[in-house]
Amino acid sequence: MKTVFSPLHSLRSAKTELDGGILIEPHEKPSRAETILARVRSQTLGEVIEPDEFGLEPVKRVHTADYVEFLEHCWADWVAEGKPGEAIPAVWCGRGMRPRMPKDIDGRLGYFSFAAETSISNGTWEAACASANVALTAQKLVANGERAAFALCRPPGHHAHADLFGGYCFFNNAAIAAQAFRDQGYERVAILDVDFHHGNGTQAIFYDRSDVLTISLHGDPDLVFPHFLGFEDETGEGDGKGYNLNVIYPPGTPYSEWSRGLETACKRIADFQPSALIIALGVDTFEEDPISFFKLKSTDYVSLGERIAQLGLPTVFTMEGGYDVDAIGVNVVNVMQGFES
Ligand code: SP5
Ligand code: ZN
Repeated sequence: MKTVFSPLHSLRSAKTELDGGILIEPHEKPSRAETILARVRSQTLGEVIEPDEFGLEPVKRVHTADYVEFLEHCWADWVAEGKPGEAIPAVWCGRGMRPRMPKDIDGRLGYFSFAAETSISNGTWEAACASANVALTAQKLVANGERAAFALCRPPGHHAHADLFGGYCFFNNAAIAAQAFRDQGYERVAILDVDFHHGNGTQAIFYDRSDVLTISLHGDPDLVFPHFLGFEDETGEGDGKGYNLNVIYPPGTPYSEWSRGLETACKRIADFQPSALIIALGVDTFEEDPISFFKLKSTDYVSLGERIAQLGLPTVFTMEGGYDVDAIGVNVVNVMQGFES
């Protein structure tokens, strides 16, 4: 299959991630994408193409105009205030306070985020736009008849809500691609999120809709990020009731257990009869991942790809998490090779 990749991803190169009370080098760093790209090439997975430019219209089908505007100007506004470091939110609208957008940049950082580990840095906007274009280009390839395409997105997207950044995510690339399918007349779209973390943004964006089925398999939010969404009793609301599925697992989960949830997910997707499928692909489920607690092995990713292929659907893979850079290329390309086998 073809891979869509933009060198502009490297403009997202934050120096800081707030972790354990100190600022560390971010886990979500440029070498992740470069390592995946190198493996795509060395395994001759298929042609690598650069994205087309889609502008902000398809982004704003998912994200609010005030959020997009905030992201575009955040870095300049921050620098104009004379701040010495990267832009990190430090105040939120806590329970009982008023959810209105403040003028001040510190206030707006809190208003448009749900987590503080993700610093906004110079170039973040440009890279986030390029990442959305990568997803939209892969979507277009599939809409034009390719069986599947790999959107090598960076920064990732699945934690981003309509108007919130966090979890290393700014634009929800998978949601933007799903909405593009809908806007092109695809009646039902399924999004299966296999990243270690709950796809909270994707769930929230489609929570009251029955036209986009959202499923996420992830670590128990009682124990891990994002903590405040992703429990199994969240099944959708209004028209969306029954169109969200969460499967949660405890620490130490191996593929033999994880794949039971995958089976449940695949059956639900088959029942839904979508005309397209998006896989939000994180490989932070890997046994050596530095911030996660599942025990998937590199060969398990081949099995995952094979199972997804059995659904027989036009499929877009969007890259999400995965922080063991030494193994990320092998693990990601294993999914694609399993899919194509
Ligand atoms: C896209 C994606 O995978 N985002 C994940 C965001 C996780 N952010 C919180 C990370 C907390 C890391 N804590 C490290 C503890 C190491 N023992
Ligand atoms: Zn993740």
